[in-house]
Amino acid sequence: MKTILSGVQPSGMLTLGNYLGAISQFVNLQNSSDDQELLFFIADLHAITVPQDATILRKNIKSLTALYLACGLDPNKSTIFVQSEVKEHSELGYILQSLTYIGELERMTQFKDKMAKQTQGVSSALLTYPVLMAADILLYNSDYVPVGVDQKQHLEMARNLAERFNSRYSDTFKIPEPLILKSGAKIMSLQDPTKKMSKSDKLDKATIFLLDDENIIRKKIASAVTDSDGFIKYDVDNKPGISNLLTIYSCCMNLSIKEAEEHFKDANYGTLKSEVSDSIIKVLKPIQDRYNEILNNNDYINKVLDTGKEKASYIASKMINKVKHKVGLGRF
Ligand code: ATP
Ligand code: LTN
Repeated sequence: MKTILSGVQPSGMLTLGNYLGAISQFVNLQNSSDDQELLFFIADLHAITVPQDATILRKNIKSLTALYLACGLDPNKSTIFVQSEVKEHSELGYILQSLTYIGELERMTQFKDKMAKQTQGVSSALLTYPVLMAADILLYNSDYVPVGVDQKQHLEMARNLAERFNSRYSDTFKIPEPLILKSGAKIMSLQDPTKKMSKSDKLDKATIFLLDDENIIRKKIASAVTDSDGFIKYDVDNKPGISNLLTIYSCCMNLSIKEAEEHFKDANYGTLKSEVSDSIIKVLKPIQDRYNEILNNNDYINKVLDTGKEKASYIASKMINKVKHKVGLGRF
């Protein structure tokens, strides 16, 4: 049986990029077979690598759980849990740090980008973030990790650490593989389509949030940066804005990029934008309706997370005991 695991940080309201690149993949994988172990968690320990307000963070943990459920994760099939509630993540993260070189962490693209954005000093947790992520993955002997393309380098780090540990202490961890979609793995900013759409973008209209209402979605798409050519073609280098809109449309409508191009071959940018908005609303509206119902049901959310915590802790504790024994930690 294969194990599939992934996580999302509760670092703000989720974006259409998070949904199309990651969460929709989680749901499709979940529904594709019954013979698999699925684990999806709320990566709260990752969120505190940059400053967070405690009250807002705790609200975001609940909201992300409700969004996972509203997007279609089914607690009868998938184990849903909060990362910090399974203490083995921190424990294995620390042990793996002893195998990690500072130089390789300093070369990580996301570290360099996020460091550049910090105004109040850079925490050492931001540097060691990929080690904790490797621990998240290796703790459960994950075979596959569905993520957006920006996480590919971190996955490579997890594979390297698994191999390093196995060769130093004998075979222990599986070598995980990333699952990255061909289309949708990198939805771009609506205001600068050469940059990734991100939760933490300062420009609100650069990002579609999962809970944006219909009017806001239409306004944001209407003001999306395009070009002055006037023809609709997928060409990321020369037409990044139009290509991003075609990608969003094709993902929301379940079409290939070719089919989306064909659909718009005689259309103008106004029609493209209006149909892209329709396609996003069609996907997000049912999620928003379910989200509002679930968010009011504290008992249900707590039950899902309690069950998830218990199941994840059981698997994680067996692995951490094995690791500590191999490393020589603890009592003789
Ligand atoms: P932040 O902006 O705070 O760094 P983020 O928006 O990148 O956050 P994460 O929690 O880091 O969100 O990402 C959760 C998942 O969503 C990851 O698998 C990530 O690769 C994916 N993802 C994030 N942004 C995009 C995007 N623009 N397109 C496709 N996938 C994305
Ligand atoms: N770093 C990821 C979130 C994350 C994750 C993981 C994803 C934390 N641990 C383990 C997959 C597997 C991000 O998207 N920023």
